[in-house]
Amino acid sequence: MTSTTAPSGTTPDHAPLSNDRPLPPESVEHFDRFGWVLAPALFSPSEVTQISEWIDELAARPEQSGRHWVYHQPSLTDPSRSLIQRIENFCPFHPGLDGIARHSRLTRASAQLLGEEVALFKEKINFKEPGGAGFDLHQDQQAGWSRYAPLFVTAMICIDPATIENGCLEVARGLDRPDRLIADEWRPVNDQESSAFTMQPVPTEPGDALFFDSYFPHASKANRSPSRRRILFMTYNALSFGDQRGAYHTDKYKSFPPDIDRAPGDEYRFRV
Ligand SMILES: O=C(O)CCC(=O)C(=O)O
Ligand SMILES: [Fe+2]
Repeated sequence: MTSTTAPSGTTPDHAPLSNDRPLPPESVEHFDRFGWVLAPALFSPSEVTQISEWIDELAARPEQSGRHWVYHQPSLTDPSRSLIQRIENFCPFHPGLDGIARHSRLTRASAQLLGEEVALFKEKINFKEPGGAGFDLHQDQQAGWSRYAPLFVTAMICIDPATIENGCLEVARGLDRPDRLIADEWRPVNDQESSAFTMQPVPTEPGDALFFDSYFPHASKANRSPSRRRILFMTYNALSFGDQRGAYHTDKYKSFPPDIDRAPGDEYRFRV
């Protein structure tokens, strides 16, 4: 398979509920009530194989200024090793992944959840290689997103089995859908702010999707297992708030550029 084949989003071996409405009504109700919903096997095994190949091909490309954004991190188990932590801003440079992000059942499912057509806000692959760090408890909206839109939906697509051992996503339980920040912007949610709910790991299989809104508290642990845990995160806003992708990436480039564009000695801190 080649990266020039744009997926239709409706390959024959997959039977979504319908092309326009991939999520059943009870999933939309679950999302409305709790702020998240799991969509098991939204992508077929052959689609996941294709996406996995595309991700590996992207990760093997040379890092160049002006192309997709690659961020590294030292391994927690062997700090002399540098791992790819994540790749962002790849849609303009990869037609296959762009098709998944912008012309697939993800956009249609997100439109169901937001109640109108959506625009892609940002796209990211978190690699979480063995030795990759976890993510402190946060709401995505805390990362300054309110300047672009009041609400987003993120579609998480599991590419490798995500397990308790390799740091699968953890979701807040015992909480109705929050519609506001429960903590200040730019810092993790603390114990006091999270005392009303508990965190529960949600192991997922390749092809599973999990949709959550930008006020939904989530976290994940470090990967201290031998298996990698690649997950795609595609984030959308309602089209009535406009196409904010360009503005977001212009701003983010100034405060948190990809590693290739960092001046030696400059310090950049990942906050949430
Ligand atoms: O990859 C994960 O486990 C969670 C990532 C996340 O929440 C984020 O990047 O905002
Ligand atoms: Fe997040």
